[in-house]
Amino acid sequence: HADAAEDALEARHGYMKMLALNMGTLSGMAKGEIAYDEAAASKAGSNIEALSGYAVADLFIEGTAMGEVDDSEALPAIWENPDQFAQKFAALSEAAAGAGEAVKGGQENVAPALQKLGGTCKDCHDDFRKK
Ligand code: ASC
Repeated sequence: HADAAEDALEARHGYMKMLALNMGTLSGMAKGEIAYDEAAASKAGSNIEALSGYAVADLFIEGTAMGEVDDSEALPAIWENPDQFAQKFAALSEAAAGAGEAVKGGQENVAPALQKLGGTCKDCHDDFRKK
């Protein structure tokens, strides 16, 4: 399909899914539900670090807010406050810097790194995602 809005919507859902998958790996290890594995933890952290560098604002194109398309949870506030939205993503990028290293060295290092990352996820979702 060659619909720009649909493509952007799918891409950002995939993007969020990739963030969530890697957060899920770290979360599972932090809780002890997944055995700590340094290489796997580091990969998850590095993935989040890499993803956080993506110019994601480009995917939030006009006409793709909740209510404008079927399966969007993106609040109109994103388009009303683009600078604030960009700042929230910048906060993720800052929090993710070094995440691939921070989770090395033992299971006890995962939770603090995860909390740092997750705080920025929540902070953005609170303002900009469907409640
Ligand atoms: C995740 C995920 C989120 C955030 C959020 C952090 O793993 O899918 O949306 O972390 O729950 O508070």
